[in-house]
Amino acid sequence: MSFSTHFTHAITRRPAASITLGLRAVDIGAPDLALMQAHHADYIAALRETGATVVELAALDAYPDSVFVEDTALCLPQGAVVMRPGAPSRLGEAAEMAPHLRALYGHVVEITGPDSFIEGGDILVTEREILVGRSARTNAAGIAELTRLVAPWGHTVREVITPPGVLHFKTDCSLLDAETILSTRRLSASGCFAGYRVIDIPDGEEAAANTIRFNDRVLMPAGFPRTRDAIAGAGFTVHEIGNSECAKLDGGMSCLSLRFTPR
Ligand code: CIR
Repeated sequence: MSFSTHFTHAITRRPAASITLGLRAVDIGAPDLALMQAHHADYIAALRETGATVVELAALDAYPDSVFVEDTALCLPQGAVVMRPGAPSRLGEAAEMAPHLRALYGHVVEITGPDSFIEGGDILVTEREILVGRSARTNAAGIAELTRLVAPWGHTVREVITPPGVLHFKTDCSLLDAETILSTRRLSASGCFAGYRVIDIPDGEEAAANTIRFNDRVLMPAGFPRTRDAIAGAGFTVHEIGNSECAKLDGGMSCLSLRFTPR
């Protein structure tokens, strides 16, 4: 079974009432908490339907963006790495996540800094390597520290570039199976996916690039029919989830969970 697409566990965190203060590149209005909670419940149900155990952590009002748990850690088969978010308002979220990982994993290590910054949204784990996009949130020191931490576990890290103006590397791409990556053309044009099969996001649907392959299905945001048809046409089982409220904060499917098989 592929460790990059099949998981027994996920961790999520309930959206906080402070979500209205969440970071966003462009202000297109405050997210509606009740609607976000409904979408979040649909998301968790979709993960559970695959047979996975989903840990639901309590909302953290002190951290408006804390629903986006992916940015706090990298979970690998051998252990977990606690990140060091580059957004100052999110730095404390990593320490909030660490004890929950320690409860499930034998090995938990941390990016310590002080000059290293790295967020999980910039990290794409495939069966053969770990791609990390340098971005406004993830710097070279953070990537170097991650590289040292995961080397003893047998993982190699390849530094790539998150397109300018794009929040995270995975804002623009997703792993669909061990060999297949869904990507925007602006990202794949850099050549960073040479050697993989790439499914292009249809022009105009770039906001659908952040999906997750989770066990037997691909979770994707609702409202992108051409992307849905492209993924389904390639043989994947697609499950659409409303994402209108997270999208106002530049969040999507991958941001909402940590996905792993603890050891
Ligand atoms: C942020 O700017 O940090 C949040 N509003 C969105 C984080 C999305 N996370 C992700 O793509 N992994």
